[in-house]
Amino acid sequence: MSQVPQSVPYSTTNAGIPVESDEHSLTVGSNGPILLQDHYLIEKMAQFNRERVPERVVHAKGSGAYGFLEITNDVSQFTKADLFQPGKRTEMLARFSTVAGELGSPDTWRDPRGFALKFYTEHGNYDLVGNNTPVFFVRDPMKFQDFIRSQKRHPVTGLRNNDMQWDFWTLSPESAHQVTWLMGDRGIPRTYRHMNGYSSHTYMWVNAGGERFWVKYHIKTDQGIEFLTQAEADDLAGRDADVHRRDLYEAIERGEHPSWTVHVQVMPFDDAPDYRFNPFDLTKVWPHGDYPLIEVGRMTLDKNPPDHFVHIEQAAFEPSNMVPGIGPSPDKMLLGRLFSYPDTHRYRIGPNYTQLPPNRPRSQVHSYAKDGPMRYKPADTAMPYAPNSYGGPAAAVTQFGDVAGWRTAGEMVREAYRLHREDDDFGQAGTQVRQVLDDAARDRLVSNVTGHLRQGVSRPVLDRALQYWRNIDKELGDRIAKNVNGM
Ligand code: HDE
Repeated sequence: MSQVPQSVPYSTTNAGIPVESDEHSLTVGSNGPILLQDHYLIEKMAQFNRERVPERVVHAKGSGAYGFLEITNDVSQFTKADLFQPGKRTEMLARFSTVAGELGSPDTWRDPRGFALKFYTEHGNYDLVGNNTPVFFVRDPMKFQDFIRSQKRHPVTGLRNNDMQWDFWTLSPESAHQVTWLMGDRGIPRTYRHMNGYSSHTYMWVNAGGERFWVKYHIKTDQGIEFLTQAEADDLAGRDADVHRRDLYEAIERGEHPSWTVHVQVMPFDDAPDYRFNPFDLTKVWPHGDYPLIEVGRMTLDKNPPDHFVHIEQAAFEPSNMVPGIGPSPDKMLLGRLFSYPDTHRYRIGPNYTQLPPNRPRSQVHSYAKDGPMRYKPADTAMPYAPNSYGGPAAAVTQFGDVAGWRTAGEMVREAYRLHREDDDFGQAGTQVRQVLDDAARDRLVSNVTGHLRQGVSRPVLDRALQYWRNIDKELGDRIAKNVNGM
């Protein structure tokens, strides 16, 4: 055994046994064959072969930190959820990500950014898994897989392909609003600290009296919104692919703890059926004139995790994690997501993923789930079945109330939801171009779209793309067409 300096611990196998060498395998003679009894060498090779878990199928490249949420206002008239009660402080984890790129892809590619939050509440984990944009590309979970494939790599060339992207978008006009956000300044935030987060979906809140409300979350950066131009982002992608990960980590190490002010828009439960558009349509925002922002609290990120893989790569967010006082809405996309996330976690990191450090609830767990790969925490249920007469846990229906919350009825159909006056696809995108963006932002939008369309988008997709922008805003579309066609 080599001499271990006093100051460092001796290295061991995974079973804690002191190893004989960190650098030399055991051989017969100095050149001779390696011996199978060098268990440590074999362990090193075998462990290395198993270091990766599959990357997330979307949102693979991400960065995150721990922090806390403090409630600064009284919204108890809308929800009984313990984390939103006045004065409450709840520990949390946040993970920010790009969507289409792989684990090693540049942080500054144009893309929406994931904004995933996990709150360790008294009644289990509450996960709010949103984006930095308040809307989404499609409104039916049936289309999500196709949408993502059109944004990822071409099956033949293995390259990202703008033609596929515009082909899908122009054949799916409900994407217009989100594409307008994506191609504008919000498509490349300056850092993760300089972007907002949105639930995008509508959720249900239930107060202590059982009264129900519809809510959308807006989590506004206290650092201010800042963005990168396409040229800055392209340059950074080459110079420092991890610039946003580095920024978040270093800011927290410096003690500059980023924070966000959490707001909600609240819609009275009975407003939904007759609202001017389907309020559960994820491609739409609720105008603030109709439902103003109400402050809830502030979230602050103050702690870098001690190990990126353990705490961020293995973090498992799931919109199905809703605590008493919070429920789903009839948004088809949200309902699809309630299935998809726990499913992907079981595949990606194993069926006992809730026992891993970032996913472990900080409240009591009395689940009847048992056994399975890598399980180490014994079930705390007296007997492995319910009901049991040995003091095993029992469902607390009366304590927590009915969280399912809404009723529905009707024929089984497969169709687009178009019952409201303003259920069209292009209206809000056009409003954004005309009323939200200023001249400079509109110029950048034209330039970003033009640049994108010039890179490998062929006819007839190109012609459809030009019409798509004219449908959003005639003048804007004409400007893009002029740039692209050169006349
Ligand atoms: Fe996701 N999404 N998504 N998504 N999503 C995943 O879950 C999915 C959608 C979002 O930091 C996956 O753990 C479906 C909307 C974020 O770990 C997967 C549908 C919004 C993250 C999945 C959507 C999101 C994900 C991949 C349509 C914003 C990263 C790995 C019905 C409101 C979370 C994973 C993190 C991740 C499925 C649509 C946000 C495959 C089926 C809309 C921030 O399960």
